[in-house]
Amino acid sequence: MDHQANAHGEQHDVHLPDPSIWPLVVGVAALFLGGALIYWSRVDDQTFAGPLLGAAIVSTLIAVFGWAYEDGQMRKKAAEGAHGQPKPTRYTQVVTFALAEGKLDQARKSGIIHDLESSDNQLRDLDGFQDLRIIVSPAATGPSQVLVETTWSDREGLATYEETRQTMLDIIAKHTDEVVPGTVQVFDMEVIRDTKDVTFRFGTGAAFTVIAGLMLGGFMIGAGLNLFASESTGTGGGTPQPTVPANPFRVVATDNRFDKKEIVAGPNAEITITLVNNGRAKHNIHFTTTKGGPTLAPGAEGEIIDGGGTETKVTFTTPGVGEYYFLCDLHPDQMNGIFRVVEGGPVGTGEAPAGAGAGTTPTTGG
Ligand SMILES: [Cu+2]
Repeated sequence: MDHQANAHGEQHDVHLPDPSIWPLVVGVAALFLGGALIYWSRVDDQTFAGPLLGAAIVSTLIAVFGWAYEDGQMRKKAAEGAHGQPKPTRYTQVVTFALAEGKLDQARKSGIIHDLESSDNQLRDLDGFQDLRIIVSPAATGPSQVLVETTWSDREGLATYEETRQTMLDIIAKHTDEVVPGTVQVFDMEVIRDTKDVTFRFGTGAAFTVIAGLMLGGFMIGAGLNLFASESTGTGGGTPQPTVPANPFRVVATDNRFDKKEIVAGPNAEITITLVNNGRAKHNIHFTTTKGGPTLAPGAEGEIIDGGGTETKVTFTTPGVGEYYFLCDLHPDQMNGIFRVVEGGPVGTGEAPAGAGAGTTPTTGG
């Protein structure tokens, strides 16, 4: 729908996209989302995976909607332009001069162009200063044309600058050996139309604050999801019981993680742990005295089972109170946890929530 500016002088119907940070934000958010997804799928410890993923999704949505919103604003602005909406006026001072033949390199390194560039820092602290542009058209032979443009948000800024500061003209006057005599021209101009969006509706700082805030919100939502997930996993229905999990002995394996980082049981009692393999890879559950230590008790080494919802039962007698270890023999680095034997801990099969499927005979595994 973009029309090129035509020769009629009226350019109100032109919809030129302004420079925008949103494509960049979308890109970064997509990268972040990809990273979070990889983290979520790969990393054993899921504590931060949910929050990270939540934040990534929220930031991606923000980026996409932000871009769409800004584009909408641009269209609206283009439409308003057609109705002659007054725009803030800006002022530009243009100084042109010709550099003597062969002086361009010198002017750039230490001469007039170098000095003009350095003046940028002094200009920045002046009220109303917006930008400085130096444009050179280098010529192989003959003089090179130079154009210096300073832009101001109001006439006062330009006037103050001309009265109080070393102006471009002063700088040029110091380099008479480089400037071709009689070529200096100065124009104080008013900007009629500019695609540069000076009255930026929404400061970049404010935008980033909002984005950061919303990402934090996403992080919190993700944390909540994690909490919910850990509460509801393995219950097989029924109401969540935050303090006592409905089935402490049911462990669900996926690729490659266990849903529990810790299994708690009472001492000196026969227990049956059910391992459900909901992954695609083969897994098992094996209780040992310590990381790398021997099997905790006879029968405490579960068989390796295929994925796809298969189950196996591991029955053994718990030792005395203490802290032990469990792992998957195929993925010991990713799938492991603490087996904690505490006084008064749960015992039995833990086969199903109370009332459902009670009395299932445990079968000895391994
Ligand atoms: Cu495994």
